[in-house]
Amino acid sequence: MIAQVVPILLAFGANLGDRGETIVAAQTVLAGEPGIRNLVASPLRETIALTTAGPDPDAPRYLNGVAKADTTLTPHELLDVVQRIEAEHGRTRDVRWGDRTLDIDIILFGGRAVQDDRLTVPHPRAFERDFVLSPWLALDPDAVLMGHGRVAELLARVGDTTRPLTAVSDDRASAEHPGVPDAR
Ligand code: A4P
Ligand code: MG
Repeated sequence: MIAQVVPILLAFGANLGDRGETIVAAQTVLAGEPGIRNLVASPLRETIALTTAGPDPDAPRYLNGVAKADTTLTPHELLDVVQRIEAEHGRTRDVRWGDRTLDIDIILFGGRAVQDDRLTVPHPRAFERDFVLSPWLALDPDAVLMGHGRVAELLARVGDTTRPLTAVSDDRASAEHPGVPDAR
């Protein structure tokens, strides 16, 4: 049987360590993973930390980006891969929405809806997060979030507080390499 190829959208976030380097390294590993191809990353944007108490301008800022790809993995196989890559980059899970070296979320898995103990897809909070919508719009101006509509309209509704990554920030490496081109 030929495995079905499904388009996916992943979101990346980091607010500890060398944020840009970590995200680009994770995207490079993903692009070379069996069952994942055609990975194209958005530019990274600098964003204010959203905590369970709301936006916290005093917390370390995040870098956020998204990447699209095609996969022959199942949703849970893909979750295993992204969690392995998070762990390889020193991700620990202490505080919900706490500071982290790397977070990778599955935003979309083709047109599929998944809902169980481990996985909710489409990602239930993506529609209200400028740190997901803004890089996604930069990658794909016609993007649509299943169940919520056009990303351009969603971003206009929530407002965009994210900033482009500039060469003067502490993430010079990622400013010079704002995305991972298709690895194949
Ligand atoms: N899980 C369920 N659905 C998914 C999915 N679609 N993709 C489960 C990935 N994982 C999914 O996630 C907890 C559990 O969610 C996982 O074990 C997986 O089985 P986690 O990464 O361990 O913990 P978390 O990220 O703290 O929890 P949560 O609720 O997923 O957080 P969010 O919604 O991802 O938010 N502020 C800025 N500026 N930028 C950010 O990127 N990120 C967060 C995390 C908070 N504030 C932020 C940012
Ligand atoms: Mg997460």
